[in-house]
Amino acid sequence: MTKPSERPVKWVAALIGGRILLLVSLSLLLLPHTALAGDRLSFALRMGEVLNPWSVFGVYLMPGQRLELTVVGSADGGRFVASDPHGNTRALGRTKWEWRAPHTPGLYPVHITRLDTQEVMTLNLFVKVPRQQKRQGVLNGYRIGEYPRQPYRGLTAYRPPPGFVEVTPETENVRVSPNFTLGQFVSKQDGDYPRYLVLREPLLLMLEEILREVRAAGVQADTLAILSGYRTPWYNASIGNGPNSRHIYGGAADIYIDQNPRDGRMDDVNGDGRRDLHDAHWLAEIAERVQSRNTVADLTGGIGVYGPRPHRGPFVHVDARGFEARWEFP
Ligand SMILES: [Ca+2]
Ligand SMILES: [Ca+2]
Repeated sequence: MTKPSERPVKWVAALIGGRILLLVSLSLLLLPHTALAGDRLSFALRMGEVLNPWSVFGVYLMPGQRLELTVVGSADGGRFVASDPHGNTRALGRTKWEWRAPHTPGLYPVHITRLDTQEVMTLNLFVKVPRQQKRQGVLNGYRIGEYPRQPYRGLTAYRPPPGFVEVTPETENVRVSPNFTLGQFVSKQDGDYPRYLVLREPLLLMLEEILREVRAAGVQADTLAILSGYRTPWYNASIGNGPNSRHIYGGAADIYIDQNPRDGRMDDVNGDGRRDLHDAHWLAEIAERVQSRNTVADLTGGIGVYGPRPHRGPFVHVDARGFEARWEFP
């Protein structure tokens, strides 16, 4: 599996040059141990309906879209500074900024530093390629297919996405949260770069919370293995799935723990000597606790438990669809 912790150095260096890399490295060395250990900062940033407490976080916007960034959870008067090598950020107050998405799609990192603790939050802001550039289901040679015309139950979360994040060999290793990279969510279909995907921020908040609880339960996983993250509607239909899957909206992930042994299948996480449905249940119970807390965003959604098959191990589907859904295929 990917090792996110080794990757950010490459793209930071490529994007903003060695000097800033040195500064970031130095400031990371000065971070309090608690921040390093959990990647969770002493403050959080409100961005629309999402509250991000993590040291790295991906956000996905359309060209020209504006986003307000507001520090919360720092009542002790910490001072903050935003650094933006591309100059798209303007201060609205001591702890509030506005970021305006450029018209050219791509990745535009912004760093928010808390001065007294030297904690740094890196926002990986992705400007998406508008959906209108898709022709007959194909965007820049990559097969996406068509979204349902009528949103499921008329819900906003089931409207076709307005744009797609471009994934290249350079950006697939970019972190979208401390323990996940963009490339982990690419649709498992054939096709050359550039590839395209959609990701919804609450999904990443949920996955980080689940991973935190997995570790708290004594299982030392680097990340959650993702059997299926984003699926293009074309790929989703080709594997026989229903047209309203949360996977086509970038809001779902089929997850398992694959640390010991790292063999592409769920580990024996409940320690009973077998790798079966009960290990999926162990992970699903953690997902239940995380969804019921809802502290960082509305994480209410689906949890599906899947037993092993000859070609794959057991896994758990999680999504933040906005209403509760539970199922099991033993
Ligand atoms: Ca394994
Ligand atoms: Ca087991």
